[in-house]
Amino acid sequence: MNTLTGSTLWINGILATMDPALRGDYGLLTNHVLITREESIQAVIPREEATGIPGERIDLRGALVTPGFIDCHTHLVFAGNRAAEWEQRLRGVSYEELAAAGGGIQSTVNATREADFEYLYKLSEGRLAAMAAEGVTTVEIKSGYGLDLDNERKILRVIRALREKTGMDISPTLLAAHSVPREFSGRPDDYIDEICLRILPELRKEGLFEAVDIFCETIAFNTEQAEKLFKAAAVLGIPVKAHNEQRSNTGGSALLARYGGWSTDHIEHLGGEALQALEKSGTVAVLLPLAFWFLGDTHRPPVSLLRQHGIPLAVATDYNPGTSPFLSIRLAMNAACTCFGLTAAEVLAGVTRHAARALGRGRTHGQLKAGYRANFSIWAVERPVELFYELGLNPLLHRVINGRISRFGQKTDKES
Ligand code: DI6
Ligand code: FE
Repeated sequence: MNTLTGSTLWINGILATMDPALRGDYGLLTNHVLITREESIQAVIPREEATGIPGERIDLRGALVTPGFIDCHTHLVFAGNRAAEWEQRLRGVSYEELAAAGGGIQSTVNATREADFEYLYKLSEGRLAAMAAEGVTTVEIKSGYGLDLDNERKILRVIRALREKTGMDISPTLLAAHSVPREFSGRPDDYIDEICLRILPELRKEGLFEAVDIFCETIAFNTEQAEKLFKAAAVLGIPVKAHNEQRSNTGGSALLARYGGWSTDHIEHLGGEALQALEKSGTVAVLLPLAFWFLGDTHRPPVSLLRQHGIPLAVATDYNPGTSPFLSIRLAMNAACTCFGLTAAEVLAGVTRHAARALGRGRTHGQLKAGYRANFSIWAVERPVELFYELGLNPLLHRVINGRISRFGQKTDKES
């Protein structure tokens, strides 16, 4: 029996495979056919070898195909907004000053605690739809605006419902260590204990998250507190990641590397001393240029050093109400070039292959390659750089998830 029976052949596309084994930028292939079967990519083969292979043929008419974009750092589930705080920041009040006055993350925590499940779900579903419209097929979503057992659970259950109902591939992260909640004001160590002894194990029992995150910063938690959390996660076999060196050089990245972290995120103020440790641990550096931009930051991450050490660079939106109210992965890609000096090929790897690795999905997502998940986006452009060169118009034609052309919220039949 022909093993390719039941396959779909996607013909006449330009394939930006992002396969590092292929030469040239983007692993670009023309005159090749992408073959999928059920939810997987079965093969990528030269056109002439595909003649005679049975299966449905879908003519892409010269469109560009990329792996589905992966936004590997978002805080998508929250209520309220912080537009009024932004007005204050525009008048010169700093992010840290707002936080010290009870605003910042705490104000979003207040609004999110008041919101019920249904309301949070509705808000979040709309946001996810906006991401999907730009070719995103995988999203990491953090909790972190609940800061107590019940509210962190509520947020993570919203994330689980989004995963079940929208068809989006979602990686949920526990970020209970986002900020010290008002009940623990002045007692950050006690709150870390509450997370390690209660919140983490309880919510783990429900299988509500894949990884654990912490905001390691002067206005949040120090490295000793982070280490305590990493140890608690390690005992349960849960991968860790962290918001590190966003506003100051805390040493969080070097610590995280010792615990084999999936990703170290932000790292504008990363010092050279952490680089070897990161290189050794294989931790991905997640760059978040929209938070840098919206905060009016000027201190850039050490991109040249990261390159020299061969540390994989990912790019994400950091979508959140305080420092990055932007649901656009394409804008983040543009800003990674304009603010941080990444090349176009680095940026595309940053939202595909490297972002997959940052979510522990490096062997299954982020490349157009045999054995990988058939998640890809089809675009009305000729060159990959056009995906983030001109914004305001959206060149997305189709998203394919698990081998099927998918409209957000409903999976439809394949169509040409
Ligand atoms: N760093 C960020 O950029 C966001 N969280 C974090 O740890 C900001 C979250 C917020 O201001 O609501
Ligand atoms: Fe963040």
